[in-house]
Amino acid sequence: MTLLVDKHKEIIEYLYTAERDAREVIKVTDEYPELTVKEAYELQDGLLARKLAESGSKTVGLKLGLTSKAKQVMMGVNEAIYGYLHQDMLGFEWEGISYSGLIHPKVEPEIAFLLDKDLQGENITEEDVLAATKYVAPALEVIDSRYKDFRFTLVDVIADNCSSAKFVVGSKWVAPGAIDLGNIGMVMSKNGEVAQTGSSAAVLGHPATAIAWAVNELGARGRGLKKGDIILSGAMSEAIAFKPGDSVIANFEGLGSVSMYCKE
Ligand code: 0L1
Ligand code: MG
Repeated sequence: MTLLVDKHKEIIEYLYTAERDAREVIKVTDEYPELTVKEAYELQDGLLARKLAESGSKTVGLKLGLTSKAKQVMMGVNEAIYGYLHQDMLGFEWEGISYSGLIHPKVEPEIAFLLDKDLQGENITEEDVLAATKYVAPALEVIDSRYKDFRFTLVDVIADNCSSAKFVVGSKWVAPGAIDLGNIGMVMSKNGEVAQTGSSAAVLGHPATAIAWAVNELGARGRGLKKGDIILSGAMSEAIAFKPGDSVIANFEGLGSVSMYCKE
């Protein structure tokens, strides 16, 4: 038991310092191939607690990852993953995202859900998610795996809080019933050139279905989402890399646009 606690502490410190120092590291499972998915979520919790204790920040919601069939097939898995968003990950369109402090960031387009009701249970449906949602909004998530070359197993990426780094939410917020959320087209451009196109259907068929999955997973662990939480429902296309000086804008059918620029 003590050995297990020591091992977890060591891994948490390894991932915490990698992110703090913006330094890529070899994946955890190279050293500890026996780690399970359950332990990976425990490591994620430990890492989050370590970060929040240090920064004084707090959690503001959840993000989903590996929500597209294409990404699941690429990783040889058949389920999505989730991680926590905290306040100091929130970036603003007008402020720019600092490259320093990041390792090899990429950005991906997502639909953000803003809850006005608590959501907890083990049989939550897409309809429950929509009923608890006050607004949806266009969002960009910056992912920045702490692992060398973005190479990891399912266990590694969960422990690393699903590669989370930053996110930006656009200013147009729409009631979820006002649009067909399961079929929103998206075009993401970098420096004025189209870089990716995608659809909300790529997010487990419907972003609210993806969120229902995550809430049920949380429910099985005695947890849930709270009124006021923001949820990033999963990427609508592949992520693209960016560097200082780059600007990215994603236009979502019926939802407007969200942009970010990258500063030094
Ligand atoms: O938000 C995401 O979909 C990222 C999940 C982790 C996989 C990756 O880093 O590409
Ligand atoms: Mg994402």
